[in-house]
Amino acid sequence: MKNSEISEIRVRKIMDSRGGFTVEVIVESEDISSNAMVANSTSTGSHEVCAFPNGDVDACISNFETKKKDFIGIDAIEQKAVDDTLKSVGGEGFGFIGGNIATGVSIAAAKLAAKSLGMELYEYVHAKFTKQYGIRKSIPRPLGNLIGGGAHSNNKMSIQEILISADSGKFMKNATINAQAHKELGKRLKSMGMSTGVNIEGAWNTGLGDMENLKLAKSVAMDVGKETSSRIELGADFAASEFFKDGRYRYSDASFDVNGHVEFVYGLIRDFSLSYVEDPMNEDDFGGFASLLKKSGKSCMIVGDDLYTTNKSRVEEGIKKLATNGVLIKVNQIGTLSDTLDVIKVSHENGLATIVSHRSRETTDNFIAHLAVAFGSKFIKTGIVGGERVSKLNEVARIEEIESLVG
Ligand code: 2PG
Ligand code: MG
Repeated sequence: MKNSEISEIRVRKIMDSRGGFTVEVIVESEDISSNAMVANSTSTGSHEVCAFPNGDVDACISNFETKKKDFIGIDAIEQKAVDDTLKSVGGEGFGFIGGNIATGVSIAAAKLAAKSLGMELYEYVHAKFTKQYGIRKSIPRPLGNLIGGGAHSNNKMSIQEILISADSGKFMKNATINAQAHKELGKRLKSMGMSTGVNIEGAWNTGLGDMENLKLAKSVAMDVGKETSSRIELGADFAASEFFKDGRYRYSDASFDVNGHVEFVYGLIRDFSLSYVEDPMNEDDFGGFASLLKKSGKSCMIVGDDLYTTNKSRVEEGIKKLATNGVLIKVNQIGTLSDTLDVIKVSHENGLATIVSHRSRETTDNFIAHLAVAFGSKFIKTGIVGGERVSKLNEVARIEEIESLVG
């Protein structure tokens, strides 16, 4: 066993996958060191902690420097002590050091602890935290972004993401079937004389509207599913807060009031056999989510992202109001691993599925692969192509190999 007492923390400014700035945090003990790189977002929920207040990465790094000494001497195995210190020095909502530095310190500390024990991060997080909640490690299914719209793209599709997930039983096979569908759609767009540009997550930026894109995705999913003898499920992240203005959901060619939008989304679930729907309603409309869930029943996973922002009290409100049957998990929406674990616990206790997710402006860090396994998550939502997305897919595949050897 190696020493896991924190002797130094360094924060470096690095680039995200869109050329913006974010941070890498390096945590050291006398014997070992670990690092964590933290992603940025584009369609940010109003209830998230702020990644970098005023967008000022340098100010957050200097502010953290003034508080660094408070962490020296803490044993990284004491995750709660690390995270409580982050909260006490970080300012209200991490307004002083920024949510991304908090997340980086929290995750790098967990990585240091795992390394000191000679464990993989997923094994450590499971053994130390989630096993006691009755959660079993599991290999998630890859959920990937096929066609992009909304705030992630510059086109007339209002839905932010049309998602696919192959269901063949093996992780790498699923990831490669998703990639095959992505490629097939590219070929079709080319033969239709359409744009073959991609958006910030590598999803196709087709120039078509919401309905045409859904039809195209359905046809590709059916055809590639047949070719590969596997089922490819369809989903959508509406990120609906982005196009909810003055009480109406405003698409490029239609607009709906709240009840009308519940009916519209329900119609899409039925017509396109959507098995996954994320943020179909505005981020504060627990009632709208609940109406949709009541209608769709078990046929579809209704998931809160901006609705919950990985915040335990918001998830508890969702549970009380029967708003969703799934919770999206992004550590940097809340800033610490401990607070994320509280969300995992309450979700699991109440039978809500969890989905560990990337952000739109990623890094090559693969810690979400480990968290998805340790949290027993049904899906890992991390795109289909692009190095920063594939780094997570390859890591889940590696974990799957280790786990099959373990038996
Ligand atoms: C989302 C994410 C990832 P962002 O809305 O689910 O796709 O996007 O990081 O921009 O919030
Ligand atoms: Mg989302």
